[in-house]
Amino acid sequence: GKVRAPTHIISTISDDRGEEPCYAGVPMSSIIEKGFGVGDVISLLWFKRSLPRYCTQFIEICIMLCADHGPCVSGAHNTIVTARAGKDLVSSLVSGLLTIGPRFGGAIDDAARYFKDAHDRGLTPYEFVEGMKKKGIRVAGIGHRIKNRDNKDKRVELLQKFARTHFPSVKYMEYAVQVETYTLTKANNLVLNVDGAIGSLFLDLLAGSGMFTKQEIDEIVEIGYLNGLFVLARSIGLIGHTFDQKRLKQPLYRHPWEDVLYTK
Ligand code: Q5B
Repeated sequence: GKVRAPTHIISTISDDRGEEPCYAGVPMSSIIEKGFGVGDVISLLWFKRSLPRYCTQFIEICIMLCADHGPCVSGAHNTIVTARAGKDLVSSLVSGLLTIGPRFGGAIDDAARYFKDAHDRGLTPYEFVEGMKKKGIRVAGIGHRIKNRDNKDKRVELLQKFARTHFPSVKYMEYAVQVETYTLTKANNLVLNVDGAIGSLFLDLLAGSGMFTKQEIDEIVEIGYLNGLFVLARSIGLIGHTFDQKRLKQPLYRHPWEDVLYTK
């Protein structure tokens, strides 16, 4: 009989061999006919299943709310400097993306990991936060450079409002809010930030939608899917910043001497 040559790649999310490409088995034409949005496409390509409308809407809200946060944040700054050095779109984009990490935008996965572990183990916010402090680990999803108790992050409020209206349960988000209540007793800017809101609410989406097994949830959290939401979203803004600098014909950036402390 026929002998199949061994393959070098295994792929399970999309297939372009037929008449039309399929995402997780769903043909392109069906995606368009059913009026699917980018949240549905992310569901198919990242989670390999169609999720209920409130879940795909939540994903889309995350993308919209994280698309940009002005020119002063790490990512936009790098992108602007790179574009002004005359580099191309992709170089400008990736130089901004490379700043996404544990301090800036890339704390969503760790926020989900730590909030899940602490909540599921029944730790009080005090036990959780003080335990992290003893280990010398900052609480991911808590703290912001310009947001504080009196100037809360509107994005967090919008995400919470949507979830409280549409999610069957928001137990992880409520836990994160209790953690915030405790961290705010320590410093004014230790608010629940956008990474922490998305991390905790995505746990609620995974646990409450009935679309994922416990094992699948653990795998998603362990692999770290959720920073992908910020990376994808912020790419929209970083591309915008690149075009903006090019359109404005901005010259090579050089940081002013006055703003550097030269010391031995
Ligand atoms: N302390 C975000 O810090 C920031 C603590 C903490 C315990 C904490 C910090 C942090 C965790 C990572 C995180 C996502 C670096 C942030 C984002 C997207 C963005 C950005 C934008 C956008 C800010 C002063 C004192 C120190 C620290 C203590 C601070 N955070 N303790 N747990 N989480 N958070 N990142 O203000 O005793 O003096 O040594 O790492 O969730 O990135 O808009 O800008 O859309 O683009 O610079 O919103 O919170 O304060 O580092 O000087 O710390 O507070 O240990 O204590 P700051 P620092 P001590 S959202």
